[in-house]
Amino acid sequence: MLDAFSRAVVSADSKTAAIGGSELEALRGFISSGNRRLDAVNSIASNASCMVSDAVAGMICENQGLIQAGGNCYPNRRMAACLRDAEIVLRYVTYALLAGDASVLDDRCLNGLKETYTALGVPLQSSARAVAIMKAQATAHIQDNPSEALAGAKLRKMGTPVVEDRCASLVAEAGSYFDRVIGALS
Ligand SMILES: CCC1=C(C)/C(=C/C2=NC(=C\c3[nH]c(/C=C4\NC(=O)[C@H](C)[C@H]4CC)c(C)c3CCC(=O)O)/C(CCC(=O)O)=C2C)NC1=O
Repeated sequence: MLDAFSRAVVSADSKTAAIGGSELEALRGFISSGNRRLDAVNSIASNASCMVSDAVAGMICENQGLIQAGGNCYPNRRMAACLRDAEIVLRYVTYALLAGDASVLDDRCLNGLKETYTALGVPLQSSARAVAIMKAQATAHIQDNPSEALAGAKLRKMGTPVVEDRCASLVAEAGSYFDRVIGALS
């Protein structure tokens, strides 16, 4: 498992090189936006249970066969496994966002997941849909800009100071981790 710092070391070492200017520049950026990163992680982690239940509910609304006999969220045992899995994925995405590196997500969550799902008959497309909904939610939470139309009575703002670009690079980075999950399942 690597983070932004250990990744720079591994990559320099593989070239038998000293840590160079561009790597230091990237790490400087990582440090200087550190508080934003922590806020972004917190905005996901502290809304996780709402995000998970909403994403799985949305996935089921769009495909109600999932909760009928023969569907992979039926009976309750499978529904519970599905909610648990969505929570696991979201948790590892927050770890990756905290570390600034995808390796924890790859090694501890995604490694072998597609094979497990295929063996158990867990539908990959539906799983990817739930992850895509969580990606959209995470974008809104990192930007602290959830819409009334989509969040309704559950709308919750973190009240973090809004910077001009609404943390565009952290939004993109978090999005890349969700895309990684979707990629691993397709
Ligand atoms: C730490 C990393 C980690 C992951 C990621 C993980 C996933 C994981 N999900 C599983 C099952 C499952 N996963 C789902 C998930 C779903 N079904 C659907 O229809 C939806 C599309 C989807 C939810 C979004 C279901 C229903 C099962 C149970 C399948 C079965 O037993 O028939 C299983 C098989 C064992 C079990 O049931 O507990 C594993 C190993 N376990 C881990 O330790």
